[in-house]
Parts: sequence; structure tokens; C-alpha cells
Amino acid sequence: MVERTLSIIKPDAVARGLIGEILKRFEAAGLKLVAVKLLHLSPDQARAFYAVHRERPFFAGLTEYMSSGPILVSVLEGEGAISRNREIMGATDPAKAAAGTIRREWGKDVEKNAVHGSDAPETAAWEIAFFFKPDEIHREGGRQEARG
Ligand code: IDP
Ligand code: MG
Repeated sequence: MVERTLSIIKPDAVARGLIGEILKRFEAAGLKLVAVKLLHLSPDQARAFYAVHRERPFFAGLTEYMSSGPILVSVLEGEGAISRNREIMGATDPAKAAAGTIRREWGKDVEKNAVHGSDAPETAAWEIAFFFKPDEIHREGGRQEARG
């Protein structure tokens, strides 16, 4: 099934100039970029995005980190995009991520792990809507109605 998923290139990876390398991995995996934004989240925005983790011990550190610099947020589209993206990202902890995955290659530690990817259809829909209006996302044949 063709799906959409939300991807974030996190501040540590943007700061190290890895946007191009990481986007290349998505495209090589057959995931199409259908929306892209460079943003610098406020602490409140980061806390809202990660609200599901608010009880976790890493919440304060995570939201401080995610608001520490610019991030690249994108919507990826393709067959099985949600799990495909999770596969090429690798495990949360870069030390445990499989060889050849984005996190294994560029993640610094379990917090600064280079990328975010939605984990299920419901979270993907919620996360995409958090950052993008429907008319900011490209669809086939959508040129006329998407602009204006
Ligand atoms: P995921 O990004 O692989 O889906 P989640 O468990 O959803 O992993 O955690 C969200 C984010 O919180 C992680 O990507 C990472 O940045 C951070 N995080 C997760 N576990 C830890 C931890 O044990 N220590 C510090 N940060 C963590
Ligand atoms: Mg997650």
C-alpha cells in the first residue's frame, strides 16, 4: 500500500551538513519527497510534537535537543513508506542499529540519533498534520488545486 510518513532530520545531522546524504538514502530506497520544510522549533513546539513521551525520563533532554537548531521536516511517500523508512533509519540507539542504516552511520548517541520517522499509520497522519497543511503536500496531478 502506498503510504506517507513523516521524517525529520534532527539538529545534530543538519548542523553537520548531512541533509543531502540523508535525503539521498530516502530517494535511493524509492521514497519520494512530497513536502519539505526547514524549521527551528521552539521548546513548546518540540514538547507538543513529542507529547507522547512526556512521562519518559528523556523527555526534557529530547525536547531541548530538538529545539536546539534547525531541522528538516519532510513527508515521504511510497509503498510501505512507514516501515521502509524505519528500516533504513535503523534502531533508536545507533550502537544497536544495523550496518548501513542512517543511524548507524550518522547517529551520535541514543538521543542525537540523526533522524525521526513515524512508527504507524495513525502517528504518521498526526505527525504530518502537525507540520503540513494538506495543500503543502504534493499529489499527482495536484498542480492547479495545490497552489493559489
Ligand atoms: P524512535 O525515534 O526510534 O521512534 P522513540 O522511542 O520513539 O524512538 O524515542 C523518540 C526519541 O527520543 C528517539 O529518537 C531519541 O531521540 C530519544 N530517545 C529515545 N530513547 C532515549 C533514551 O533512552 N535516552 C535519550 N533519548 C532517547
Ligand atoms: Mg518513535
